[in-house]
Amino acid sequence: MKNWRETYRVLADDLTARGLDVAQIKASLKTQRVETPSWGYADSGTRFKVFRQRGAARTAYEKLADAAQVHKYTGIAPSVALHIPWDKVDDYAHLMSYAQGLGLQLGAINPNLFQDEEYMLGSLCHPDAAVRRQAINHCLECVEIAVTVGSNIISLWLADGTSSPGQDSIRGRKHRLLEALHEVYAAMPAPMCLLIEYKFFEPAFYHTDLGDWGMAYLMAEKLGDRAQVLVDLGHHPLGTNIEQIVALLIDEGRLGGFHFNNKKFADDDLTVGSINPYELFLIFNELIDGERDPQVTMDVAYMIDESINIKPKIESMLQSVINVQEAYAKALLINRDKLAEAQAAGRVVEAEETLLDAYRTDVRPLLAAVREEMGRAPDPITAFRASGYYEKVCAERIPEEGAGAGYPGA
Ligand code: RM4
Ligand code: MN
Ligand code: MN
Repeated sequence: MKNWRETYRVLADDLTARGLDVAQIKASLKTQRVETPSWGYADSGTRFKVFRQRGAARTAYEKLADAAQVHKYTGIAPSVALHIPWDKVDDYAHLMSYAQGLGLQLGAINPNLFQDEEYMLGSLCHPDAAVRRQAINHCLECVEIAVTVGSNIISLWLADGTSSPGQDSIRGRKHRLLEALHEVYAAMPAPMCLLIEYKFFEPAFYHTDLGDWGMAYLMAEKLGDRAQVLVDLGHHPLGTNIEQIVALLIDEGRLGGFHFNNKKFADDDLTVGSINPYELFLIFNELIDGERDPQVTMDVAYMIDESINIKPKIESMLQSVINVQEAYAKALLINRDKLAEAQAAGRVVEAEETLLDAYRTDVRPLLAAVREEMGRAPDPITAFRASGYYEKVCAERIPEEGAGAGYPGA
């Protein structure tokens, strides 16, 4: 990155020669937004062990302070998703003004429907109406929190399912789910949206009540326009073509948001773009295709959902935001006229090469230029390291005793 200015000048000329509008590409990059998750700043682990990270945030306030660092160095991460009750505080209005003081907003509110003792057989789909009531009330509490903190998103991931054939009625559970979601949806004031996240397994291992995008889509269709589907990149069987799901949801006006991460095997929650950056690029190709289509209305929340156990939290979140930014930048370099011509003429190699021309371009100097124009450091990770923030929080934050396993409360 030393001589990035020189490299940028060469790259800008090259992009112009390729028929691309560099000023427009930079303008798009400046408006990109990625929400980071509060839980990504706190200790987490596998179900085997939580290794305490030095300096990891312990409270909702510390998580926000760390998220502010990610925004400070990238300029594109001004909002933070909350998970309730992991981020439970007495005064949410106070938390919101603290966030605002840091230059942040509070983003999606994530209800937790998987950690109460009562949820062994499910939450919104539980056979017992009293447990369903508890789960619905928790969602209603999250709607109230969202109103208080000025958030327009309830991001619902349902852990419900069964782990043995015959354990419960699959259709019965579908009916219970729909009834519960209707009540939650009715309590949400416009323009608040319900994002419905699906996942094909875990913690249930026989069937999951919202197992794939079709099931989430079905619920969204039945609820109304403000119910949309959330695609978590780690929630599909290996080999699934996620970009196709994205394209279909865009086309049906039901793509509500993303949980960015990456997987090698299952729901690994690894750094987005670390295992399969080409897939991420192809997803952004579909997103840009949708954005440019006047027939399509899109309002997508781009959020990170990772559980990074080994890397230091803030650096790793910077890396994630940068990886998303690079994928978007590369997808912006696709010559879409050329692609459309090649597709129409059936020139398959040319079509693919058009994608690869963009994908193979090193966009780091372009992003350095964009950051500088936004008044940020050209290289976020190096600048963060030089700031001394990490050493400061390591000295201040003494980890709590007794490291457990899994997510907080597990
Ligand atoms: C789930 C899902 C949710 C996340 C929890 C912790 O697998 O991805 O979005 O909140 O994990
Ligand atoms: Mn998720
Ligand atoms: Mn997940």
